[in-house]
Amino acid sequence: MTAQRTLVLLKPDAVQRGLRGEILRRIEAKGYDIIALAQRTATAEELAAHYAEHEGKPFYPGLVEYMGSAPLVAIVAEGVNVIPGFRSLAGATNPTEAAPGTIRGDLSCEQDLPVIQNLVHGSDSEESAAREIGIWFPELG
Ligand code: RTP
Ligand code: MG
Repeated sequence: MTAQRTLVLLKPDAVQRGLRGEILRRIEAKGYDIIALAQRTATAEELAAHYAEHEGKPFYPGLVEYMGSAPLVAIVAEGVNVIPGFRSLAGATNPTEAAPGTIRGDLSCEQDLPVIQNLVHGSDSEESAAREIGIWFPELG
């Protein structure tokens, strides 16, 4: 088994609700290492690159607006199978369907908004992780 790296975003709702520490605690308690971390307001260019796969979908404009509306925290986490492992920690995309015990299941609920605000992003494959780490932390690429 080899260690993987994944790109995690603590989305603006996580920062605004003061959940950075709680989410980082869960990542570290699981046994993953935080190897890079930066808080900033995402640029339109970063979000267009990060969410290129979703361009044209009905939720895309709302997604980019939400993600650029306030500061987020970009993180690179490392560990064996951290890519699927973090997505297990995060839970299902829709917080209503996310299991209790997961970040989204425990800490968020569905809102009456044009886009689902669900606290975190995690890369979904090795290819996505490499691409996304290159967007947010080009010095690690
Ligand atoms: P993520 O990329 O954030 O880790 O989440 P994911 O893989 O579970 O979800 P994905 O399908 O990649 O969608 C990216 C993000 O877009 C928002 N979304 N809203 N119908 C909707 O309102 C809707 N669908 C997706 C969510 O914030 C989702 O995490
Ligand atoms: Mg995704």
